[in-house]
Amino acid sequence: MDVRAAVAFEAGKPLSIETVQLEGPRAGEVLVEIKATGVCHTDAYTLSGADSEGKFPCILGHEGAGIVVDVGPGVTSLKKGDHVIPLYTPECRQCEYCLSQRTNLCQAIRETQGRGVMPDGTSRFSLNGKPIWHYMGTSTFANYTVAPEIALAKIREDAPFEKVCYIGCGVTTGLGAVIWTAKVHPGANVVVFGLGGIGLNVIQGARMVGANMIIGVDLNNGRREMAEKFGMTHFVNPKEIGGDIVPYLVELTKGGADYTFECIGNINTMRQALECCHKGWGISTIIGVAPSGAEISTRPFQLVTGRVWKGSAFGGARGRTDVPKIVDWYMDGKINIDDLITHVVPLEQINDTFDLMHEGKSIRSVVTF
Ligand code: NAD
Ligand code: AHE
Ligand code: ZN
Repeated sequence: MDVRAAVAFEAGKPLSIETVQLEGPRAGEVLVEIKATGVCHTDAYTLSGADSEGKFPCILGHEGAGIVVDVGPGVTSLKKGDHVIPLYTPECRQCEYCLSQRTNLCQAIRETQGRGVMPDGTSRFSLNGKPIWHYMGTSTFANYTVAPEIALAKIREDAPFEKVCYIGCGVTTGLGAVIWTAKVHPGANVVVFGLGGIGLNVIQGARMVGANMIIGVDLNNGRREMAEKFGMTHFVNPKEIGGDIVPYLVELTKGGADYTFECIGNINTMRQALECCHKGWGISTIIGVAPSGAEISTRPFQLVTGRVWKGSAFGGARGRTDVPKIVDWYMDGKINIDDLITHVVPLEQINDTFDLMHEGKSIRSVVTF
């Protein structure tokens, strides 16, 4: 079938709106009509060429929501008409990782996903007879996509696509890192580095679990108002404190933070986030994605003296199990998504959303089809 998609032909170039061909779903796969998709910094990261798994030409996008249009042979958990959120972290419930109950990193299809193909090793998208590669198993910058059954969370039908698409990445990543990865406790002091689409959801999660101080760090003073609305108690702009931010934050928290979160993707702020943790017990969680080849460093003494460095992918959420619950939280008014979606545009304007992100003018942009 013909599909309208924003194609990334080359790293560092704007996306191009094209009519491409999409094959129907094969065994274990599902055809989804994408109704809305958010634009995450990770899409910009891969488009920039810094992603070692970036493969061009491809159809980016991993924060979508839509409706099942057709199912391939053997699909049992979904049917035509179901509302779904595609999952870049699938949940097969059968692999060693899923069965361990110690991680959300299902590995059932990770290898083919990283190569931009479906689990059978081929792409469903093509243009003029040449393959266009999938991205993160989701490729939501298209009005139709094909995804494996295990990479789709079935959600309630009264949830608005243009809002809950954000649960496909940013909302779940931020809330989940607080709840499932770091397990922030009530009364804790928390520092969040980077107050964008992810960091503001970390702030929202920290408030939900009853954190005490919620300190936001960002170079953009324009983030302050929104972060305060979501629960930030103190704002720090590193450019305005006239010195090293680590001792500043240790002093502010009277000994160091119980939990910190890096939501930027910068190896210097990753180090700062670890080192401003409390001696003996502070836990720093890396969420930001740093460029291929980048390495983090600190004095091992920081770890010897009890600080813990962790990482979180998709907030530690098990997508098919947890995403429908987060949709319920939104529908029940327990979490705020609406205020974070600052821009809604048609597919033709998708390149503007990358400009808005780089200029620090948007929190989340959503493309509707
Ligand atoms: P964003 O662009 O919306 O937000 C980034 C924020 O960081 C901005 O507010 C910016 O002003 C701030 N910032 C940039 N450099 C800074 C610095 N040196 N000091 C302080 N603040 C600085 O991005 P996002 O969509 O929120 O994504 C954030 C990061 O998280 C990206 O690296 C993205 O790839 C990653 N990410 C990871 C996961 C995961 O599962 N681990 C999921 C989603 C996104
Ligand atoms: N291909 C990248 C990996 C980037 C990365 O770490 N991705 C996160 C999700 S970011 C969503 O916005 C993730 O889920 N990681 C776990 C995994 O298995 O990829 C690179 O740098 O190579
Ligand atoms: Zn993302």
